[in-house]
Amino acid sequence: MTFDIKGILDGKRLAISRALSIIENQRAEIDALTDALHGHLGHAFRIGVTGPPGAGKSSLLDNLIEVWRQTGKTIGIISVDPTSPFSGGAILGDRVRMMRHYKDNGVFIRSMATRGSLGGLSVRAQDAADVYDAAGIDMIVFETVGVGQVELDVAKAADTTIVVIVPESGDEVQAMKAGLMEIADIFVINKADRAGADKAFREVRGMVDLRLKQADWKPPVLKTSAIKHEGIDELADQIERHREYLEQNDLLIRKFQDRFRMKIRDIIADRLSSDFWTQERKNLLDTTLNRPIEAIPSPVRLAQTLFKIK
Ligand SMILES: Nc1nc2c(ncn2[C@@H]2O[C@H](COP(=O)(O)OP(=O)(O)O)[C@@H](O)[C@H]2O)c(=O)[nH]1
Ligand SMILES: [Mg+2]
Repeated sequence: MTFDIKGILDGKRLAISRALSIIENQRAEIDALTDALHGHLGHAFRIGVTGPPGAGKSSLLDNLIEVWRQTGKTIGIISVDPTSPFSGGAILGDRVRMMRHYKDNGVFIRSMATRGSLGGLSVRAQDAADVYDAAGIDMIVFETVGVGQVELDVAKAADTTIVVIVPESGDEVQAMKAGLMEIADIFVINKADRAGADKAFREVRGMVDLRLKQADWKPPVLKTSAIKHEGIDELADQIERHREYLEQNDLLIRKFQDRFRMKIRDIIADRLSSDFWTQERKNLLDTTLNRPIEAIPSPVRLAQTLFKIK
């Protein structure tokens, strides 16, 4: 399987899907593909949607897709779910939630599981987004679960990050405060049709007020109900408002630089690591570990010895 750069640039569904598979399966063509995509990027707006499992992220997206489609925008979704590498449970949920859009030619939905290593997943997600971007898609959305390192990385690389919580997650919010505060451009309290939404709203607003000092963008706090289709237009408006803010303050270029930096670091780390682990070094590590435990040097010492091997 190889990629069809012309097909991608023309927005052909099959070509896009093939390219995404190359990235997801970490096939050897990735380097050539990402190289070919570079130079065709910068059109799309990138949005990160994160929050605990079951908060209603996919349901909200389903609603947002509808609003965006009405204005003729094309949409590419990337669901990143490190929590379910095997079952695909959440991913199945995403499919069900956004099912009605699967047949729409202007909507692309793709799930990415982790396949073993977490490292590189955020870069893979960015590469997938680059495929969408080069294909001329307008709005790219990363859906991620929680606020682990991968989510933070994905979110940091998005232009606008939306943190979705539910009325019940009051304690969670307290616990995740630092991480959430760092990444959220917009807070959404979904399932506002349930009790406790106003209390959660006040708590989050209180947190936002506390941090106000440094930044000149104050994250709005919104209440939505995805199942009742309430608050969706306002969410779409706030996303647009944040985009304008980024544009007016030359911040989009910073986001591009963040993504670029992340990728370069990933490529360099990859290359250094694979250059380092020669057969000779692997063998030395193995034979050392096979010694009686008291004869094994400390990791630091062994690493020093490994470095000395030419
Ligand atoms: N009551 C209520 N339930 C919702 C709302 N939004 C989503 N749900 C339900 O919450 C569950 C999880 O939704 P989903 O979109 O898959 O959450 P995700 O894991 O964050 O993507 C589903 O059963 C949805 O029907 C809402 O606004 N109100
Ligand atoms: Mg989901």
